[in-house]
Amino acid sequence: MMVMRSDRHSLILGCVLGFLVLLGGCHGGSLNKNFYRKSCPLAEEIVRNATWRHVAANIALPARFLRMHFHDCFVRGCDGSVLLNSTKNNTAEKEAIPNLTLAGFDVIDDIKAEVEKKCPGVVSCADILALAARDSVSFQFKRSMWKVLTGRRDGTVSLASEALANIPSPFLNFTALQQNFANKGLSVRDLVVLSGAHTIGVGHCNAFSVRLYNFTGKGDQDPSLNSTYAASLKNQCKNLTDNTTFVPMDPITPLSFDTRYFTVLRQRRGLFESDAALLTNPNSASITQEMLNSRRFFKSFRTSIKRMGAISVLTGKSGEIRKVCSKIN
Ligand code: HEM
Ligand SMILES: *[C@@H]1O[C@H](CO)[C@@H](O)[C@H](O)[C@H]1NC(C)=O
Ligand SMILES: *[C@@H]1O[C@H](CO)[C@@H](O)[C@H](O)[C@H]1NC(C)=O
Ligand SMILES: *[C@@H]1O[C@H](CO)[C@@H](O)[C@H](O)[C@H]1NC(C)=O
Ligand SMILES: *[C@@H]1O[C@H](CO)[C@@H](O)[C@H](O)[C@H]1NC(C)=O
Ligand SMILES: *[C@@H]1O[C@H](CO)[C@@H](O)[C@H](O)[C@H]1NC(C)=O
Ligand SMILES: *[C@@H]1O[C@H](CO)[C@@H](O)[C@H](O)[C@H]1NC(C)=O
Ligand SMILES: *[C@@H]1O[C@H](CO)[C@@H](O)[C@H](O)[C@H]1NC(C)=O
Ligand SMILES: *[C@@H]1O[C@H](CO)[C@@H](O)[C@H](O)[C@H]1NC(C)=O
Ligand SMILES: CC(=O)N[C@H]1CO[C@H](CO)[C@@H](O)[C@@H]1O
Repeated sequence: MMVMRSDRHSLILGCVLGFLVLLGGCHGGSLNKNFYRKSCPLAEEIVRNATWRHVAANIALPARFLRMHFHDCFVRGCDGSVLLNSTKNNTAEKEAIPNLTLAGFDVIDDIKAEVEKKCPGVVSCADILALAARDSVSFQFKRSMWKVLTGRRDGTVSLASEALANIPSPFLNFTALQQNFANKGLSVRDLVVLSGAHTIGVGHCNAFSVRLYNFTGKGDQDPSLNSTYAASLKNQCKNLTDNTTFVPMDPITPLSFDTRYFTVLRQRRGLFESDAALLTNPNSASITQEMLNSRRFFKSFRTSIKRMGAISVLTGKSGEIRKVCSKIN
């Protein structure tokens, strides 16, 4: 008991010092639970209803929104910058190569419009995206799968070059992935747990077909890839440059948010080199095993996505509350 209490005190002290030094605060910058309680009490309910209505009509949306939230947070923090359109003099994040297959922007604009009708100029696009990612994934469970703190504000800058520099490529090895996540204050555990998002959604052939056809430049196959699975992938992806065909990342339950990503990963059926890389480090490999347990995965995902959702957020008087998510005010 004494140990626990003193640990908690030093944690609080650390937070206070951190707050003074960084003007940041603890656990999620200065995000709050139900930030819009007074200013727009129905905000979260409007977002959830609208998101569920859209997901009921388009089952691909949960994967889209979850990935979009990740891309938003890894470039300039979770500030809605991924949602901005390019302008005459600026090429936005949306246009960057890793974003080529992002989609669902129109749906976010639509959800924002519904929120604006009730509370104009109050709810940020960054918060709407964080909520929509949670709510879309939660649709299959008919309950919220994780808490989303709110109070993010919207950024005014979106640069394609920054997306290229910050979003991890599917060709990275373990060391590079670890570094990429560490740059955002995320741990190896966060890396493994959040990669579990690949339990839903698809990957285009060109993001992995080098593993099938030319792994070391000698027309060979990646030896770490399950050869039965490789044969079935080759049936779908006929050449190295095919960027139109796509396959599910979790071939067992592609639409279900569950632990199957880890099941297939451990059968050497992870789709990308970045997935397979999680088995190349003893610590991360052991976390992939732990994540086979659903309760542990859901619990860990709650923790890690909260950490991701707090990366370099704009709060207080920084940034703005956009009127339309695809353009600055
Ligand atoms: C660890 C580093 C990661 C890499 C290298 C990576 C890479 C990729 C790639 C290449 C795709 C396929 C895009 C396509 O070809 O259409 C993809 C899809 C996806 N990623 Fe990741 N990703 C990573 C981490 C994450 C994280 C942290 C999340 C969310 C928490 C996430 C969520 C998704 C989702 C949901 C999809 C499916 C999108 C869809 O079907 O529309 N990824 N990722
Ligand atoms: C959201 O949907 C529920 C269930 O259909 C409904 O009772 C509620 O009034 C809706 N809330 C808003 C803000 O539209
Ligand atoms: C782009 O040009 C507009 C005016 O045409 C200007 O207001 C804006 O600041 C410019 N943006 C950037 C990123 O240079
Ligand atoms: C991982 O990739 C980096 C960057 O491409 C490279 O420098 C490094 O040697 C690789 N590490 C291993 C263990 O292959
Ligand atoms: C395979 O990679 C090697 C080395 O990078 C390259 O010379 C060759 O053209 C590639 N093969 C194909 C089919 O692209
Ligand atoms: C590669 O495959 C795609 C899809 O099947 C096809 O459209 C494209 O022409 C092929 N490219 C080459 C170089 O064979
Ligand atoms: C696919 O590749 C073709 C040929 O390289 C290119 O013109 C096209 O823009 C690419 N499409 C996508 C969606 O990346
Ligand atoms: C390859 O995948 C199959 C399932 O398709 C699995 O039964 C087998 O154990 C896997 N092989 C390896 C080496 O993991
Ligand atoms: C942003 O681009 C999308 C797709 O091109 C378009 O539908 C939307 O109207 C644009 N938003 C604004 C504010 O122009
Ligand atoms: C979804 C989306 O905005 N995709 C864009 C990605 O970038 C290309 C140009 O490089 C655009 O044509 C797409 O519209």
